[in-house]
Amino acid sequence: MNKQTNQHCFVALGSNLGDSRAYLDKAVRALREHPQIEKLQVSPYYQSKPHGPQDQPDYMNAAVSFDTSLAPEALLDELQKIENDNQRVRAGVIRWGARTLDLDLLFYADEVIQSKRLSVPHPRICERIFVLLPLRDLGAALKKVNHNTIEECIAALPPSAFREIKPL
Ligand code: A4P
Ligand code: MG
Repeated sequence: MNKQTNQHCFVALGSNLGDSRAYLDKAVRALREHPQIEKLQVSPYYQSKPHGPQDQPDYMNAAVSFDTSLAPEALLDELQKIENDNQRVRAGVIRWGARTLDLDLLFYADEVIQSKRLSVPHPRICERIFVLLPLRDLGAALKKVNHNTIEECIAALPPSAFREIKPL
């Protein structure tokens, strides 16, 4: 594929340490201002109960969509740079533990990528309400992850999942 062509991407944003709204706002701004990112759209922000270890604060979550000429790993580099610029501490922290800012690449066009650094589509989309609702807000209801659409993943969630999230 010609990597100069713009590709439509979706990225999840999460934060549960410090001023989460400010961290999400800063991440959105950094992406919007990137010279190789265009047509950025932002979902509403949500408050959600933590998945994984429960002894951590609630999360603020959102998603963005945009077109980019960055190749997948170059985009991951940019996402990790934005995390690092926002006090993200990585070394030695527990998996799925609290963080100032987490940026996950959910979809890179319709590409399926399994490399040392990237799994795309992100492997946990279909079970995470805090990713599914923002994706639907961005018009991705019919996008497929494995064999299910985002809408089908939402329909398959247990009722309890909807009690763990609220729009802000
Ligand atoms: N990596 C592989 N694929 C990707 C991808 N599609 N996007 C690699 C981003 N990175 C990807 O990530 C670890 C490595 O994953 C990277 O070096 C990259 O090469 P990380 O951000 O350093 O670590 P992490 O975020 O702690 O790990 P992981 O497994 O991505 O965690 P998750 O799945 O992001 O879970 N509960 C609520 N309510 N809301 C949340 O946002 N987030 C998590 C974190 C847990 N519970 C949550 C939330
Ligand atoms: Mg991550």
